[in-house]
Amino acid sequence: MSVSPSPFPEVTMNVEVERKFVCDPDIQKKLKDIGAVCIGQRQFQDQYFDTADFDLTLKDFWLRSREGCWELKCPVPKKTTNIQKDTKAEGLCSRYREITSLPQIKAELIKVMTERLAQANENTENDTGMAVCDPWEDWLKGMSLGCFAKYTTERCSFSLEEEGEEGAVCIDLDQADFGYCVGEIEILVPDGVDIQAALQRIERTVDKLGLSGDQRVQGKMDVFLQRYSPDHYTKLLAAHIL
Ligand code: V4E
Repeated sequence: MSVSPSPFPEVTMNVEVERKFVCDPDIQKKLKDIGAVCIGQRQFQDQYFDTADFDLTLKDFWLRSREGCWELKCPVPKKTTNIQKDTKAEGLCSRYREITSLPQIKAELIKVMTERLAQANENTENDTGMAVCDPWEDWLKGMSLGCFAKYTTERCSFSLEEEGEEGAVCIDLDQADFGYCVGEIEILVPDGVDIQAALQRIERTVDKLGLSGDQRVQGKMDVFLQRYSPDHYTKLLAAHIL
């Protein structure tokens, strides 16, 4: 039986495995002490998009434009991750498949939003009531997508290489323009590769940095929505997305 080739054969996708942490005032010193190297500081603005009924985020899909570059973070079904049950890492780390090619993002959105798009085609007005941030992005309007969150982050990035380990652990210290700071330890794993080793490396880094706490740490989006879009936030909490 012949198998139809993927329409996107050249694109390799990564799964981002990440754990957030509370930044204490000594964090930069601690990072240097464990051998992490500062690889740069930059500022970027993120704009996140969804329908007026939150069709994407309520399914844990996060569409954003970062300084004009599109990215879709998609939930990784638990059954494909082969994570040992009851590890601390399982509860505190998030994992999302990242799509960065715009044609592939649109194809994924069409899959996720089939019902919504059928409705939009019936409705000639097709107005989400939300601001479409860039007048050139007609495809957003066609999919009834509007901007629901916009903020700027000042990020300081560190890289931690470990003997006998391939690739580096990335540690970002983020300060959002609405007054929230958060750190994250992140490893990119090629899609389809077991993420167990990445979870263990993240746990080791947490221990080396002496980070305490078994509580989930809020990300920038949690705090942004809690403050500026409480209805959206409440819906995401009720759906166990945040
Ligand atoms: C996946 C997700 C969101 C999208 C952005 O998430 P995040 O990685 O926190 O943002 P940022 O700026 O650090 O992006 P990066 O530069 O790492 O690509 S917003 C909310 N979520 C869901 C989510 C979740 N359920 N749990 C945790 C711990 N984080 C995010």
